Amino acid sequence: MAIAERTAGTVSPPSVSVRPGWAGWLSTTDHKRIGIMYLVSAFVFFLIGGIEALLMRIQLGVPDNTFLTPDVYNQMFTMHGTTMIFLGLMPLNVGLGNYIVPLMIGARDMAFPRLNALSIWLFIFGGLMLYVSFFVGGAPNVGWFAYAPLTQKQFAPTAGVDYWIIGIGLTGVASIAGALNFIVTILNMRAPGMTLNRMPLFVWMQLVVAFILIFAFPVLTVATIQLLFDRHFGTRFFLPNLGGDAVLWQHLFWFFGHPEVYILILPTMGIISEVLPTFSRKPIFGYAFVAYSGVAIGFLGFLVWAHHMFAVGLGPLANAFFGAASFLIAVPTGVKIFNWLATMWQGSLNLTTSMLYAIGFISMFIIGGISGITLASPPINVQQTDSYYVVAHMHYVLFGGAIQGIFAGVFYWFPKMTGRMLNERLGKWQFWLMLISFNLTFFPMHLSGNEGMPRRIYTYEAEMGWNLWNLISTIGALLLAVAFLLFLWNVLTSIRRGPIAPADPWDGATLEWAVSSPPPVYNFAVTPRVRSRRPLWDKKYPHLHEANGSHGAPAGRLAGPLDDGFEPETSAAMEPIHLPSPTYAPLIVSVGIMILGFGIIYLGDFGLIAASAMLVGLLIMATGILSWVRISHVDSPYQAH
Ligand code: HEM
Ligand SMILES: [Cu+2]
Repeated sequence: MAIAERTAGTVSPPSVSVRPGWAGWLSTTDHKRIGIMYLVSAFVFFLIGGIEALLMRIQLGVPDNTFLTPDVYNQMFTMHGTTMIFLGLMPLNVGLGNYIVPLMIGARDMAFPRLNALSIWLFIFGGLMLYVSFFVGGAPNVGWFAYAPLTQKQFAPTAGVDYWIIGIGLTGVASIAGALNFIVTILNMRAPGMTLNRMPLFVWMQLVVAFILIFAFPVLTVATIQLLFDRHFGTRFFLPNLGGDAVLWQHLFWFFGHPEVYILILPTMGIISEVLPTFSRKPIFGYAFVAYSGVAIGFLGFLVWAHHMFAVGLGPLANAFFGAASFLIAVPTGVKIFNWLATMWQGSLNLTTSMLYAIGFISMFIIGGISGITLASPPINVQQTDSYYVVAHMHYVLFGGAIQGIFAGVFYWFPKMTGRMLNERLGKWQFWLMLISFNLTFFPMHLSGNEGMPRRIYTYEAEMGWNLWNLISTIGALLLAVAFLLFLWNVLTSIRRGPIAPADPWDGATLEWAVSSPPPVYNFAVTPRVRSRRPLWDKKYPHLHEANGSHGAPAGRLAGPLDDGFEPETSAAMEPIHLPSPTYAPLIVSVGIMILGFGIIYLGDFGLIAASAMLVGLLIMATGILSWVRISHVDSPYQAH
């Protein structure tokens, strides 16, 4: 097991913790490495999803185009939506959370480092399985929402839908395990003095998202398993002609699907709640309101799913309820927006790339929020549903909001993660190019949508009057691709030649800036002691601490000793640092589960062969679990000392 022996003021590196080269990555249990693996793999998937989007935009650029066949177009929009949501945005958020949350709360790792490794492998294999479908007869082509009964065997005969079910299933298990890990980590492993009321807002939002995830995702998992049974084993859950119910699928899907959009956006709201105060050189305005409005959004998010179903005909009462509940969500969202604006108000703004992206987030998210409000009104919605207006809406929130929020976070934390600074000039070019081309791409969709252009059509006739808007959108999309290439170039060059990053390049307030860039494996030599919401500002500017008071603490506890625990002062009470050993067990378990998944897909059609594959998968999984149990036993801190 890995132990770092420490003498006063110095820490010797843990003896066995990091294996060199690839082995180090394949066997890692370090939350920082796992975070980077999430970020890199999610970005690769994101680029693939972007290429799919470009192909669609090229097809739609001019009327009556034949660049893509209708079937390939259907595969493209299904894989694009699925990829962006499950393999792009979600894991980008998880990656940032994985890297930053333990550092922000003063912990040495996540609560369950091996479970964390299992999550990343299941995610990667789930994503790969989805993409295998392209090579075995065609990708899923039924939309990322996979409406019944289109998904039944007679309408979707290829294995595409089955790959979708298993691929999403694997990433789902990864997400649920990850969410439990975040919850336990955040609730149990905060540094002494960091009450919930002093927790950074990014950590708050990650906590809320983890709870949303464990309530929302299992619903999708169960629904997709029902679908798998419908397709292969003779059940009829979603088959209306055989006594099933196609609308049931919509309820189950959107009961997951709407909370899912908050799973995508809330972490990025957390990011900009860190970025805005740092670059406004002011504490966040209304900390408690920003935190608790996030909780409120999380709750309300479970009460609005049928706003995706206004056109189904659920009746006036249901429509009125779901419409009103959707309007209600605008309240906590508006609270956040006003608090962000008030944070910048009279601040001394430092317009770094990260800050520009945070401001870009607020402005574009407002536009997406407003189109959301119009869509939440049932009479308006029946006009606009399934039109390009919806495509405009969702991209203003998902791209204008979430993706810009991710960029705010990446430009903010890249120096921490890599030890190198990104090129700010290139970053600003990227920001402006992206903002302009994003609006070129998606703003015209409001107009074409209101002029009646339906979503999910692979082409349209020249007389429809949508030509100009579509051409502009396609040009915008091509320019967007250039902005992403700029980013890629920036990362690839900066990682090798960028200026060396200091520990605290932005004059930050939270604990991750207290350690070197990149941080040592064990994060903190001495667990810091926290006395306010801004531990690092307290340390750097003690007079401000006095002036501001120690936020979130009862007045009586203010006058504690000024020992903030950043420097190791004596060697007396120091114990060796305990870190989890590297292990291949989570990787082996995931390989087993993936093979099991392949078996399940073909069980209906190739009984015996598929069953043997499942058996092999189970055996590999069992081997992995055995070595997992063994290493957990050896690695237990109670065994060692
Ligand atoms: C590179 C920029 C992007 C472009 C040009 C683009 C373009 C498109 C197009 C043309 C469609 C298909 C519309 C249809 O025929 O129904 C679409 C759908 C969609 N996009 Fe994007 N998109 C981009 C980025 C994103 C991002 C970042 C996300 C989310 C994180 C996203 C999420 C979705 C979703 C969920 C759908 C619906 C898919 C479906 O209806 O099955 N897109 N996008
Ligand atoms: Cu919704």
